[in-house]
Amino acid sequence: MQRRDFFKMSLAVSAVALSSSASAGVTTQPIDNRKVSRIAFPEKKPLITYSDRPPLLETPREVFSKAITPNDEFFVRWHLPEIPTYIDTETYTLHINGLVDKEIHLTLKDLKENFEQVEVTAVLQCGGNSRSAFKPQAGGIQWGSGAMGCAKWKGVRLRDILNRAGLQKEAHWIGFNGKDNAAYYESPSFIRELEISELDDHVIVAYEMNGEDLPYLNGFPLRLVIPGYYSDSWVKMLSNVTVTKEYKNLFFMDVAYRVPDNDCECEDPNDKAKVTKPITHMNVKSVIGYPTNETVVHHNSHVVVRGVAWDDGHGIKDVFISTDEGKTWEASVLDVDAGRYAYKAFRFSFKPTKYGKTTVMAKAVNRLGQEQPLAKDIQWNHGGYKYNGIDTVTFEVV
Ligand SMILES: Nc1nc2c(c(=O)[nH]1)N[C@H]1C(S)=C(S)[C@@H](COP(=O)(O)O)O[C@H]1N2
Ligand SMILES: [Mo]
Repeated sequence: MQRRDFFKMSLAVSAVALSSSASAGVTTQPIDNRKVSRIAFPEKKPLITYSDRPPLLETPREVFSKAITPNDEFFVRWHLPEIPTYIDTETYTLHINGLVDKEIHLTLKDLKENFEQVEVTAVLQCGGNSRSAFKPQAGGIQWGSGAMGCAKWKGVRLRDILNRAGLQKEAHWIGFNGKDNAAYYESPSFIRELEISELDDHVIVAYEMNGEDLPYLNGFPLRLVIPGYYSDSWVKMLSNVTVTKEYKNLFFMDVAYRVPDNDCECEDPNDKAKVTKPITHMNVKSVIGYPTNETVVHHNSHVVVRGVAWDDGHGIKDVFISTDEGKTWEASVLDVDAGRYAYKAFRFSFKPTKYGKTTVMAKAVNRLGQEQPLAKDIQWNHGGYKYNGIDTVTFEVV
């Protein structure tokens, strides 16, 4: 198929009742978005739907009982309402310009045939994942813990592409632009900038996800993959790479996806930090996929707790489980390594000793000894970014 026309798939979903559960609940855990509608978008199973234009879709918790997130259950986040629905794969071009020796224009065929193909399994997580756990409520979509996923990405090293164009001496910043647009021309399009020094060989321009073309909503036909980084910089439907000397602060991303520039990266809700910095590296975190808050088990059964843990690439050393509300912790069994940027799947078997509500908590520790804080010790920032409190689910024994 040379052209992909997503128009027929119609992204408009009408008469959707979105009941917000954002203000419900008094815990410091991310909400379980049971009351939010689940809608099946093109190439997707029904996912927790916050908005249909642009599509904002969250992956349900139970999907995180395995280390790879299937494409049709992978979350979706776009900032701008105008997403091209028609893509001609023969003429689609990635433009490299700015402070380069020669501008280059690469088709998908060029990328697939004239560069070394590389693969990396990496976690894609929105900086606002689990935002609903912040109290008081932080601004933005009240995500539960499903604004994330882990996939095997295939593509071409950004470094190889830049070398083909040749970087000039003063080159310092790289801006990435996608094909989505704002509805009003005054708004900037989705552009993200990185310093050249931030890019290593793991950064790729990907065209494949879990062995298939990227799903349309995850950035078909090309997206940036920056293992270890929060996904706001993983620009989708990538069309332009522009090399500059100065940082161009007129862009969209200059205000969002930033945290206070202090040691705790925190601030008082009534006293907003004046100096901020972009979120970059992910912190250590885990999410339980089974049981969920809806699980009911018979009192005589063994419960095998399953979930995933990750950090920015240092590697997960242990995931500890508590079944007594945090009094005691035991090490879980970790899966074999799928690579330093991938989810580390864990499992832990136990037999509940009492009837009724039972909680399970998971706490990941990485190779640097960094661990998840208790939910109550999480410090606040106005954008609700980088939440990584110990995960808790409550299930029922009957
Ligand atoms: N072109 C484009 N790329 C984008 C965005 C966007 O709005 N437009 N959003 C970013 C953010 S904030 C996130 S969390 C991820 C979401 O990726 P996904 O939709 O594949 O899950 O895409 C990133 N890349
Ligand atoms: Mo995001």
